[in-house]
Amino acid sequence: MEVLTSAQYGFYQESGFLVLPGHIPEATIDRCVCEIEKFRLEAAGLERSNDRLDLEDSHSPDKPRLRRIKLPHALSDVFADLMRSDAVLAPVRDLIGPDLRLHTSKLNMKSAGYGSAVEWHQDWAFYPHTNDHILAVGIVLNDVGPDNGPMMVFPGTHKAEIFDHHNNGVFAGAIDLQSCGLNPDDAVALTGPRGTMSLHHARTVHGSDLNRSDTDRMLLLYEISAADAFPVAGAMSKWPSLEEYDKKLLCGSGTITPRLENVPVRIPQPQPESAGSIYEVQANAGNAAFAKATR
Ligand SMILES: O=C(O)CCC(=O)C(=O)O
Repeated sequence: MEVLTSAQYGFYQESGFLVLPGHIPEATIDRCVCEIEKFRLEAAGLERSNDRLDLEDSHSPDKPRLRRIKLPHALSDVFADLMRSDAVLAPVRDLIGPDLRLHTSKLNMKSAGYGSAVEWHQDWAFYPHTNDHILAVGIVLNDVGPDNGPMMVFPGTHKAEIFDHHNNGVFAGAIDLQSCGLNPDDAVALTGPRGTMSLHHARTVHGSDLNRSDTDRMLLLYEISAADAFPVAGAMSKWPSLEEYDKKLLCGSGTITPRLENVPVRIPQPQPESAGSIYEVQANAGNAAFAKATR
């Protein structure tokens, strides 16, 4: 182990998540928050979401509302450097091994007063791979308490089946808790001071409520896989070529021999008409667990 204790390793294996309070240094978080201002300005000129920025449904160019910065590591060195730092990668190496590849990155803004909810889901439903040594690193850029839309997880669900994320025969990226036999009271909120880093297994059920508070909740996510996990055909993962795939290596080496494991898979197809972000995909979900913003 590079940085985690065996108790932390055991907790992750058992529960499917781990929280490292205040793990990322203040100065790094300050740089991230500063960088975000550029994207807020860019959002102000936009009519609609594009391949860089995802906008709240209530956005207008004169009342800009940025919901997500897409692939922040590709748009800014601040987010690329943090992604490649040992602060991020050492705990991931401890959990899923030395050879790591970026799956994707995003920064969910969840702004004070109206930031969108994310319905309950397993990331694995979006991108099944040949093995499930895949996790999401979440770094909170503000203090997160129970009221500003913390991410919530269902402990142990990484060992469960892959739940049904379809609605009316189309992939909707969200589950219905009741029909999956999950009780909302069992969900654990991942709260903590700014700089807190969480790690959750790709199969762990998670979601987050709308932000009704007066405090922002910005969550930077790096989704990372073992380098020998290859996406299954039909997954929402880009696989343009081996060369491009290997450009996403974060440490260690790539391989052309995927590790094949007996993992439950349900292909996220057919896709909804608009699938540019999880928010668009989940617009097709049936019973929403969380309210929509009214402000
Ligand atoms: O922002 C959140 O609280 C949840 C994010 C998430 O699960 C996702 O974007 O896949």
